[in-house]
Amino acid sequence: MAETTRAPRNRARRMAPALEGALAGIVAALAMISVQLAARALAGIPTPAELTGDRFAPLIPARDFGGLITWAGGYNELKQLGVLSTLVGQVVTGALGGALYGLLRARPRRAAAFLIGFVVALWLGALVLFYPVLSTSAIGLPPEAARLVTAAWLLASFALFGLTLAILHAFMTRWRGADGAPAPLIGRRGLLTGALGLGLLALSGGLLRRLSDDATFAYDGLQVRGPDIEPITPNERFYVVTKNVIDPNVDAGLWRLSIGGLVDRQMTVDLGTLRAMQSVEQETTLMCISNSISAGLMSNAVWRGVPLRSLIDAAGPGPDAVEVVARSVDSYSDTFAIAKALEPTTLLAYEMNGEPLPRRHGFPVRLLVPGLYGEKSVKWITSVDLVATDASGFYEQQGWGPDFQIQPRARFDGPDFRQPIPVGQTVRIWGTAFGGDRGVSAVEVTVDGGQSWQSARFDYPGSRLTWTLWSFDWRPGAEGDVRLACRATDGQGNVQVAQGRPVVPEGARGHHVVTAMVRA
Ligand SMILES: Nc1nc2c(c(=O)[nH]1)N[C@H]1C(S)=C(S)[C@@H](COP(=O)(O)O)O[C@H]1N2
Ligand SMILES: [Mo]
Repeated sequence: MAETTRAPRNRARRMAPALEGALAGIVAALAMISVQLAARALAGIPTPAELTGDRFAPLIPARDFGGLITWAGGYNELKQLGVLSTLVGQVVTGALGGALYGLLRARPRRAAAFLIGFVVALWLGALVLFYPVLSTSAIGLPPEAARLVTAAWLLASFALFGLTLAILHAFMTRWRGADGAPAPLIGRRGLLTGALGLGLLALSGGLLRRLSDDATFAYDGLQVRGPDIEPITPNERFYVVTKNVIDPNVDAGLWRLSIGGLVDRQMTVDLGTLRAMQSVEQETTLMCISNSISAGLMSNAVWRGVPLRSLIDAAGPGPDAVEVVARSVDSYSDTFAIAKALEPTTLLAYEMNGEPLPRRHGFPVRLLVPGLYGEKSVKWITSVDLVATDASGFYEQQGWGPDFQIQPRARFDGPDFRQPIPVGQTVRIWGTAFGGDRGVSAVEVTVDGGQSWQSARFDYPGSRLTWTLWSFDWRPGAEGDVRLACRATDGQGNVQVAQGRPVVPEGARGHHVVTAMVRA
């Protein structure tokens, strides 16, 4: 019997240094994760999980993006999966580093050199990998400061990992019971280390839960549509789209906006300066590119802000500028033509429906770029650079676009078509139409499969930059299921086309078709 059990026991004993090291590495990684989460909660320093998401999301091809979201079970689920896999990756990396360290323990100098090299290599790797998104700061530090803070914090937290690993490993091995007995595989100190690990797991779990209370899961993708649609969308109902797991919570005192690139003089303004400038109030509708024809990722508000042009003119635009690149504290970016940037209706907005811009809509300042899909309206904006090339932002890198002009569209909002409609009575049919920055000149409805179109009236005409709320009186003459379609014409005479088109890559097209159940 003794003969048969010795071999596996010896193998296990040979594995012991690696196992002890891995245990120390896992616990050290949990300690690092805990301080990283705490720094995110307290100082808005991005976690490696967020940096990973922001770095790689633009590389996901637009046509796979929808499939990926479906596969994960939703955008929130995809974001959570990204966070979780980065955390697991951090623990696995810690375990690997710990195991190698454990194997080197017979040569302490070599082990120490390895550990320092490991930490420095991880840090340099992280700097290279995350460079484009290092300037993220959830509290709104200016980009250069934010980049330094994130880089320094990565080094500090990685160093904490190394130090914790070394201390725990020494605790488990070097100071092991001096009674000369062969050390047990993991031992009492190993158990203590494991208990510390469980404590840190609970701590990081608690921090994760606290952070997830603040996450965007509750409201990302919020839509507004249906029978109770209103001309001006209240701030709490205004649709939301964000790439973030946790939106920035910008400190107005730290916030700065810089105008740079191809300008005569680079300019930086703070919030007080911007608010003191000549401002305009402007009603403007925003709509996401991923808004399908029937969906509600579209809302209308009254904004106050300063025309972007005022700042660009003050900075002195160079003759070679063809586009502007807008960047934000969450390392989001988008671009549009300089001509669009100079239109008087392209605003740096700081008020929404008479209130300071809400956090989720870009506090303290966002762009408003009428006529182009919502993604161009960069929230939490921190810089605008004039460039001489056709640059591309977060979503354009995924392969969206290149045409981001909103096309005319109309949608039914009411009545509730799940309810039967009485035959022979006049019912009011109503909805929303939008023509980008060209206004809506007509909305028509067909009740006969497109053979004839009848004009709807405008209950809320809106303006050139807003949606129009329309309605149409219909008296169905016979029982049965009737297909209704609506179409909009914009202020330049462009009619909404019947030919459908998917959301990717330039936004949906086609008519909104509903089935009315006409009953006696
Ligand atoms: N900084 C930043 N700006 C952003 C985004 C973002 O994720 N980060 N999302 C964009 C997208 S895709 C849309 S549709 C609009 C949505 O604005 P809203 O949430 O205020 O409706 O913001 C745009 N601006
Ligand atoms: Mo969007």
